[in-house]
Amino acid sequence: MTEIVSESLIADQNTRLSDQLDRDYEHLASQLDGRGIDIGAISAKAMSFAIAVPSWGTGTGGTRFARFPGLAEPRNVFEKLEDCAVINNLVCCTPSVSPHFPWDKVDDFTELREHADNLGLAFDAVNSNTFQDQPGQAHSYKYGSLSNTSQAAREQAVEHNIECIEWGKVLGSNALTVWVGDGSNFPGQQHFTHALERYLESARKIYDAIPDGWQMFIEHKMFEPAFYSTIIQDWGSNVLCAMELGPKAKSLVDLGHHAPNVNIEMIVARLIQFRKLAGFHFNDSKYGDDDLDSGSINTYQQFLIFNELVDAEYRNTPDFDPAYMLDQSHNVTDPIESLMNSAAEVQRSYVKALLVDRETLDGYQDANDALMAANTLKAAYNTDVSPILAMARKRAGGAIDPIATYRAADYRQHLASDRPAATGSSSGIV
Ligand code: LRH
Ligand code: MN
Repeated sequence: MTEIVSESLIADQNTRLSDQLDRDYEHLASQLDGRGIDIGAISAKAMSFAIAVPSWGTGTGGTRFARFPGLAEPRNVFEKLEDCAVINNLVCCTPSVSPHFPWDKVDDFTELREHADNLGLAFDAVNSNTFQDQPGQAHSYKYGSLSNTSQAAREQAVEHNIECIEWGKVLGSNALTVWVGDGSNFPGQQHFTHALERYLESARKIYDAIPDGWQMFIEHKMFEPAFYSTIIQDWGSNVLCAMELGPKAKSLVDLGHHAPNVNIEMIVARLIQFRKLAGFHFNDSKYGDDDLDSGSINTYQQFLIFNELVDAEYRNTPDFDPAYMLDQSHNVTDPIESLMNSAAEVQRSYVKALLVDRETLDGYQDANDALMAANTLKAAYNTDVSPILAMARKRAGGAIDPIATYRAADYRQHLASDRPAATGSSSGIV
C-alpha cells in the first residue's frame, strides 16, 4: 500500500518546494539568532517529537445522528496500520499507533505486530472498551462496567482489561488506558461513594495485573455517555484514584473531556508537580467532547499546555515522560489528512513552546510584571515555525507539504477497488 505514496513521489513533490523552504528557513534562522536562539537545536528537538495515532481515528467518525463513510475506508486493523504508515511516511512524527480492543482484536497478535514492524510502526498504549456490549457478552454494561452494582459485570470488565494487557504485551506496548463511561443520568440513580468504591475495587485488580515497566492510564471525562454524573468525571477524581492505586497509575488528559473554559494547562502543571501526568489525548473542541482536529479551535490553549510541558523539561523534572496521542473523530474530512494536519499542529505547539525565553519569563514573574510576562509567552507563540516543521519532515525523508503530496498520490482512488465501501452502521463514532 505504501507504494501509492512512494518515496519518489515525495521527492518529486519536495523538489518543487525545496528552494523556497531553504529561503524561509534561513530567514527564520536569522530572526531566531537575533533572539539568541539556535535554530539547529530547535530543529533537532522538532525531529525528536513523536505523537501516537489512534487506530480508531483512521476510519470516518460519526455522531449519534449519522456517519457518512468516505472512499476506501480501512476495513480492519491491518488496513488501519497501512493508513497510519502513509501518515508517518509523510509527516515523520507518528511512529506509533494506539489500538483499541475489541475493535482491533485479531486471532494472531504476533502477525499483527509483524505487519506493524514491516510498516515501520510500533504500538503505543492499548485501550480497553467496557462502554459497549459485544455480541454474546454475558453481562451488559448498560449500568456501567468497573463500577456496576453487579459483581459479575465488574469481574467481566476486569477480565477484559487484563486480556488487553496480554494482547498489548505481544504487540510491544507498555501502557493500558482505562476510560469507562460509567455514571448516571438522574440525581439519586447512583450512590457516588459506593460507586467509586466499586470502581476502585475493580481498578485495583487491573492495577495488580499491570506488568513491570508498564503504566495504567486513567482517563477522566465530564459527561457522555452519562449525562448527570460520571465515575471519573474530573482530574480530581482521576488523580485521587491514581494516587490510591499506586506509582504505576497516572492520569491521562483528553483535552475534550473538560467543561468549556477550564484551565487545562494548570491541570497539567498540577499533574506534573505530583508526578501523576500519564499523557494526553490531543484534540480540540468548542462545546463538548467534539473530538475535532488538534489546533483547529483553541491553538493558544494547546500552546500553553506545551509551555507547561517544556517548562517541566527545562526544570529537569524527574521521570518526566508523558505519552502523546491523538484522539479525534473525523466526520467531514479524510481521516489521513486530518491526522497528518493534527500531528503537525501538536508538533507546532511544542516547537513554539521551545522558543519561550524562560529566564526572562522567570524574571518578569518574580517582578510581578504581568504584561511583560504575558508578552514573553506571546513572542514565542507569534513566531511562525512552519519552516522548522517542514525542514524536520524533509530531513526525515517526509513531505515538505504532506497534504499536497498525499493528494498528488490520489491514495483513496487507488484503493477504491481493493477496499469496497463498507455497509452497516449509519451512526456512532466508529
Ligand atoms: C472517550 C474517549 C476514550 C476512547 C474513546 C474512543 O470519549 O476519549 O479515550 O476510548 O474516546
Ligand atoms: Mn480519549
